[in-house]
Amino acid sequence: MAINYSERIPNNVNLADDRRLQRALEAWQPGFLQWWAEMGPETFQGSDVYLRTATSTDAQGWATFGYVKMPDYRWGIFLADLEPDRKIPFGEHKGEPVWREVPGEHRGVLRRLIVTQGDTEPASVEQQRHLGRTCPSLYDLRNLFQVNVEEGRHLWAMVYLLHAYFGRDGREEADALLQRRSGNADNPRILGAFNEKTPDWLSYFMFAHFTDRDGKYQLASLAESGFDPLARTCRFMLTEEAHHLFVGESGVGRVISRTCQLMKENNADKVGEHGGIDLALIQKYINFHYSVSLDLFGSELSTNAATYYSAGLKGRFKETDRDDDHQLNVSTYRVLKPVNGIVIPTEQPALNALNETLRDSYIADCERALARWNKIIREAGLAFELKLPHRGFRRSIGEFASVQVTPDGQIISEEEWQRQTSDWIPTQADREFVASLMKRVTAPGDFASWIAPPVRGINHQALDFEYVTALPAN
Ligand code: BYC
Repeated sequence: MAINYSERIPNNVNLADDRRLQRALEAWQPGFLQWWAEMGPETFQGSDVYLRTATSTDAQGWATFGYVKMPDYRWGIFLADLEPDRKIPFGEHKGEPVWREVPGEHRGVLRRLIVTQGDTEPASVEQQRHLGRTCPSLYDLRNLFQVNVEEGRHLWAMVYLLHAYFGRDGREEADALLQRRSGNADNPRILGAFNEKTPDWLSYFMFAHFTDRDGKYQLASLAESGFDPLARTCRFMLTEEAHHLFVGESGVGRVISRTCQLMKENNADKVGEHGGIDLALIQKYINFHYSVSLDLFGSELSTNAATYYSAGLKGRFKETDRDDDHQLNVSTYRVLKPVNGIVIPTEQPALNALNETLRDSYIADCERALARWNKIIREAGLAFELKLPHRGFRRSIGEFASVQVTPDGQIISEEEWQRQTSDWIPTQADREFVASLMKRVTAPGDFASWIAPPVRGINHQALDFEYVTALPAN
């Protein structure tokens, strides 16, 4: 169904027919705009940004590009089309018609899943709000803002579900989503990675690559949900998510590309004095962001995850394409555990190992992207290979939280860890060096010293297109 932009809240859910819901969301809207003004991108609220806006929720619905001031972006409620005969694809209710209302016995857990998902969206906008000041180009600035407005819309997506299906406690949760703040000691965001800083653009590209990719896998699992409104909203969110992942992967790829170019031009491994970021330092950033993102999948063995699955609320990645019983009451799954100083494979009930199952899908995806980055280095004729650290490296959640694991998977003592950690993750000096490169570049077609231009522009525009105009003075 096409999106109706003539209403105060654009939507494709016939909001005008449900006056109570419409009023509730219209009452939430000023708080959202206030939050955006306070916590959205710093100093650029008056700029004109070349943004895409969805016109419908099908694959062709992305045709509209034009200049928009971010506070005027038409945030709204867009669900993928209804499949009239859809059945619950997994769990104890497998094969029954999907729920169009909240199943009463699962109300609490469902609300919690929606709140956890919703909380990450404004958190990422908060983490990235200062990045405009040091953008490496207008192209990158525009992409950052596109991601930011869409994260704002993803918040709307979850708030719609809370308002439409969870009554008063849903409204309270929707308000709380605007009150928590990334990194705030008293009222932090729910999940660890969303309280970390995103201090520079290398961190941002890593975040968009590794942390947004968790979003892809979590949303894909929720897109299988037997609670159909959640499945439909996540399906549409996934189409937006693809661009965020592109920004991350291509951003890191362009940094690698530029480093390789500088290495060859100067016949040197170290390119810092030439305005680039060493491959060894890029590796440390990978180690940091990958390990923080692995934690987002929760504990390897989780009764919460088993409950979500059995209840039909959260499935596996590509659940419907899998060839098994979709109930997992008898099958087992391989889970790595640290036992007596070594990492060993164990067989666990598959139902309890669903977080690990999803993490495995994610890791395989990260490996594929890593191979594409390594191809850039290889094609430059250089002998260096980036690696993903072991899944137990630097974990705070789950089986590996109580041990220290090297990037290649050896369990080591706390002292050994303290001695070597500066070789593995960015030190204060590394971060200061990267920060020193972050100079704002806004001349159309120009790019900062540490990043290569992209292969092509957005929506077939040239690289020197003015992707953002009416820039603030500094
Ligand atoms: N940090 O049973 P366990 C995105 C808590 S990203 C802090 O293993 P469960 C995006 C857990 O809550 C996708 N706490 O956990 C990306 C539990 O607490 P209680 C976001 C954590 O429930 C970029 C306890 O530890 N979406 O969209 O199986 C930009 C025991 O844990 C963490 C979702 O996450 C952590 N990392 O799994 C913008 C989907 N991990 O019960 C957006 C919805 C666990 O002891 N969420 N805990 O108080 C879920 O499916 C699940 O909540 C989780 C955790 C997978 C996150």
